[in-house]
Amino acid sequence: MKKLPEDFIFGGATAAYQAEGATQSGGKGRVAWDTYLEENYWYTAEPASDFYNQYPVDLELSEKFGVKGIRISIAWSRIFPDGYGEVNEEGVQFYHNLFKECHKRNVEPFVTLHHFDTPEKLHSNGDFLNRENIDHFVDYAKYCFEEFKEVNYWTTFNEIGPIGDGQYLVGKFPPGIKYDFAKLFQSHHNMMVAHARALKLFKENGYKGEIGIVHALPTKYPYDPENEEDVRAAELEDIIHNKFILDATYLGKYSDKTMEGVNHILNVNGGKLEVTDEDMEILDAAKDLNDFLGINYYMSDWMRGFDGESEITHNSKGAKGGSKYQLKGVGQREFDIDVPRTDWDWMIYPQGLYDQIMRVKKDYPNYKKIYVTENGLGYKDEFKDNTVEDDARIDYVKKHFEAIADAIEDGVDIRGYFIWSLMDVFSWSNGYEKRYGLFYVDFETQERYPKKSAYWYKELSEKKVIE
Ligand code: BGP
Repeated sequence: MKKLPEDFIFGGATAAYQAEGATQSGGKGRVAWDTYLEENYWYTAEPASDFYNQYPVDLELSEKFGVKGIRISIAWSRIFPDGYGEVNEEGVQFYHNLFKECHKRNVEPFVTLHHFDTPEKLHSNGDFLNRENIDHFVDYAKYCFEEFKEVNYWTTFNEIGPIGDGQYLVGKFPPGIKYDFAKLFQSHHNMMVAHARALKLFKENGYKGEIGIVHALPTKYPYDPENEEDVRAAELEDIIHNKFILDATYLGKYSDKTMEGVNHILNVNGGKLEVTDEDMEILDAAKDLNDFLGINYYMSDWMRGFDGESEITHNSKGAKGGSKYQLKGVGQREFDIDVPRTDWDWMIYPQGLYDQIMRVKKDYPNYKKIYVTENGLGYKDEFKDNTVEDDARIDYVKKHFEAIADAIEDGVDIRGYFIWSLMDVFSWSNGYEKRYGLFYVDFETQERYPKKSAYWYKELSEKKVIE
C-alpha cells in the first residue's frame, strides 16, 4: 500500500482537436489535420467528443468523480483563424465560458497553447520549420496570457518530440514526411526556441500564474545491456526523443554528448541543423524559468544495434505485432521481449516512468516540480450494460501510480497526475476505436457513461492510497 501527498492533483487530460469537434463552426480557422485526415485516414475530427457543446457535462462528471484538474488546449485557429491578424471573438468567448465552468466545478484548468494543431495557413508555410511562425506563436501566446487572466497554469507546447517524430520520421502526422532527420531536429529546435521566447515574455511581463512545458518521455533501454551496439542505439533514440529537448529546456544548450549523437545521425542521413547564437542566448535565458515540467509517459522501448535502411510501419488499427521501427544510423526497436504490450504495440513498463523521472532529477536538477500530464491505456473497450469493465486500464494506471509514489519517496517533487484521457476522444493516427477515457463516449449520441476505472479513480482521489 502506497500513499500520495494530500495536495496531489488527480486530473484528466484532453486536447482541443481531439475533443471539441465543431471544426468548421464558431469562426474556427482550418488546421492541417482537417485535410490530412480526410485524405489519409478513415475518420475525421467530427464529431470527436463534441466537447465544444458537452463541456458542462464533462466538467460535472469530473467534479462527481474526484477529478480536480483538467488539461485543456486552446485551439490556436479558434482565436486567430489564420494564425495571426484578426481575432475571432466567438472563439475567445468560448474559452472564457469553458474556464468559468471549470472553476465553477472546482476543476483547475491546465491550459496548453499548442497541442499538435498549428493553423493550416502557417502549417502549409512550413509549420515550425519556418522561423516566421515562431514569431506568430509568441504573438498568439502573448494574446492568450493577456486575455485569459483566469488561467493559473500554462503550458506552451504539448510533445515537441512526437510532433517531429509524427511529421518527419514516421510520416503519420501532416505533412507526412518520412525519415527526414534534419527536419526533425530543426522542428524540435525551433519549437524549443518558441517555447523559450514565450516563457521569457511571460516572466518579463509578470503575468500571474505558472508556466511550463509538456514533454513525452519514452524511456529507451538497450535490448542487451552488454552489447555496445544496443547501448549506442538506445543512446541515439534517447537523444532523438528525450535528451535533445530536455537539454534545450533545462541546460539552455545542447550538451556535447547530445550534439555528437545529432551530428552522427545527420552525417549518416544527410542534412544540417541550423542553430544561431541568438537562439542559444534565448534558450540559455529561459532555462531556469520553467515553473514545472509535464511528463507524458506511456511506454518504453528496447533498442538493438542496426545496420540497414530506415523503415517504419505504423500499426494504426491495433493489429498487435504490426509495428516495425528501424532507423538508419540509429537502431531498431525490438518488440519481441518479455514485457506486456498493447494492441498498438506500446510496451507497458511502469518502471520506465520511475527511471525517466529519476533521470530528470539527476540530469536536470533545476526542473523545480513535475506533473505527470498524460498516462493511460489505449484499448478497444467493450461497452456492456452501460459501462466498461476496464480492469486492464485500472491495472495499468495503478502500476504507474506506484512508480510515481516511489519517485516521490525518493525525493522527486511530483504534484499531480492527469489520466489520458478524461473522456474518450479520438486518437490522432488511430481513430475512434482506440479509447482511453474514464468516461465512455457514445460518439453517435454523445452520451457519457462512467467506466469501472472512473469509480476506481474517484476512490483513489479521495483516499490517496494506492491499493
Ligand atoms: C499523446 C498525445 C495525446 C494522445 C496520446 C495517446 O502523444 O499528447 O494527444 O493522443 O498521446 O496517443 P494515441 O492517440 O496515439 O494513442
